[in-house]
Amino acid sequence: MKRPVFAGFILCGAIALLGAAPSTVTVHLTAQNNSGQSGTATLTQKGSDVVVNLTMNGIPSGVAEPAHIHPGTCAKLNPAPKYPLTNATDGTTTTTIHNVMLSSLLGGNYAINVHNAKNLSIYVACGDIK
Ligand SMILES: [Cu+2]
Repeated sequence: MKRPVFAGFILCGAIALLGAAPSTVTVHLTAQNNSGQSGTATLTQKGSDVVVNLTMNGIPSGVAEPAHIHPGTCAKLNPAPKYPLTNATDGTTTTTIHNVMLSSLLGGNYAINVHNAKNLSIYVACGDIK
């Protein structure tokens, strides 16, 4: 008779999580400048931090490309990064941004972009956070 109690605890935990504002946001990064590179970022609120998991496809093996959260949109990006992310590689990289609320990143006022490793002025992928 322990199983129903245990299940109840899990259910309560799930309801508590669902009760908060969206705790995870998915951002699709599309290729820019014929890079052939695209990806998906998931941003998850963990306490007072936001954890960003960035999975990229098409980055050549052994290459690490700068990635950031910038103010603006992919269509009109502020070139000054707001939050640096761990360099993007082929696969998944993780960054923890301290003391930021996911809700403050939403609304189309920020975008995630990835830069060409050899020429930062060339953007290879971008996705609006919304
Ligand atoms: Cu950038």
